[in-house]
This record gives sequence, C-alpha cells and structure tokens, in this order.
Amino acid sequence: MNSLYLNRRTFLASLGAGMLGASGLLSADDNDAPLPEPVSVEGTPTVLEFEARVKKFIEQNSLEDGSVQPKAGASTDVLLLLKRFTFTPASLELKKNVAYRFQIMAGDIPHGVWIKPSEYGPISLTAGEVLERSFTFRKPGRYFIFCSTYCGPGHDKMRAQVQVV
Ligand SMILES: [Cu+2]
Repeated sequence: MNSLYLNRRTFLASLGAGMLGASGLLSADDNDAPLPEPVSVEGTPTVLEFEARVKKFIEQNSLEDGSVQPKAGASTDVLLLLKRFTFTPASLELKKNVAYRFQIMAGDIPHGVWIKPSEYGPISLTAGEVLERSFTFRKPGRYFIFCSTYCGPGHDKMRAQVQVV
C-alpha cells in the first residue's frame, strides 16, 4: 500500500471510512510508482494553516491561463482544499506518468474526491483533516475531480479540472 497518512488520527479515520464501504481507499493506487520519500508533518494543520499553504502553492505555480501546475522538477506536491462548493485550486495542469503527491483537506464539512476517468475514488474526506495520496495520470487529456460526498445544493457542480499533458 502506497497511501500515506499524515498521522494516526487520519489513518484511523480512513480505516473507519473503509469499513463504511469506500473500498477504493486502501487499494486504488497499487500501481503507482513509489513516493519519493515520506513526508514528516507534525500534526494536522488547522484549516487556516492549510488555506495559507494552498494560497502559497497557487501563487508559486500559477500559469497565465489561471490553472496551477507544480513546477517541473521542483515538486510533485499538489495541495487541494475542498469547501462548499469549490475546489481550490479549481484548475490544475499536470504531467502524465508522474506520481503527484496530493494533500487534500475538506475545510468545512465532509467532502470526498472522485477522479474521472480514473480508478481513484470515491475517497471520503473527514472535515479538518489532511489526506495524502499519490495519483498518477497515465494518459494526456482532461480529467475532473468531483466531490463524492453530498454536501448541499451546489454539490453536483463542485469539481476541479485537471489537464494532463
Ligand atoms: Cu459535495
């Protein structure tokens, strides 16, 4: 299993979600290349701290068209914040066959991620905790990350776009 969980609390929460039927949680990325190295994070960031990291991630990696592309060679980290009813950033540009290390937080209430078309998801997110997962996009093209946990009237339109090049 290549999934990395930031702390014991998150790990236990994900086990709970697994028992509820989100079976993709522990097995979806068996085919991924190994992660570069484990990340040591002391505790889970608060929502405000994570928001600040996301803001910095966007500032440092924005393209002219408004999408966000982790700088080649510098990092494969992708930060993603879900709140009713938006993903931040909402548009990513990623390279094919790169194992990106997503750090994902549901910032207000529980949400989920489901990447289509792909084998990733649905993955339940616990509000206020960071889930870390490796995602690799094998084929160029347009993907969407949908919210997979009903979160209110804007849920159906809650998505991020991933352009894979
Ligand atoms: Cu939702």
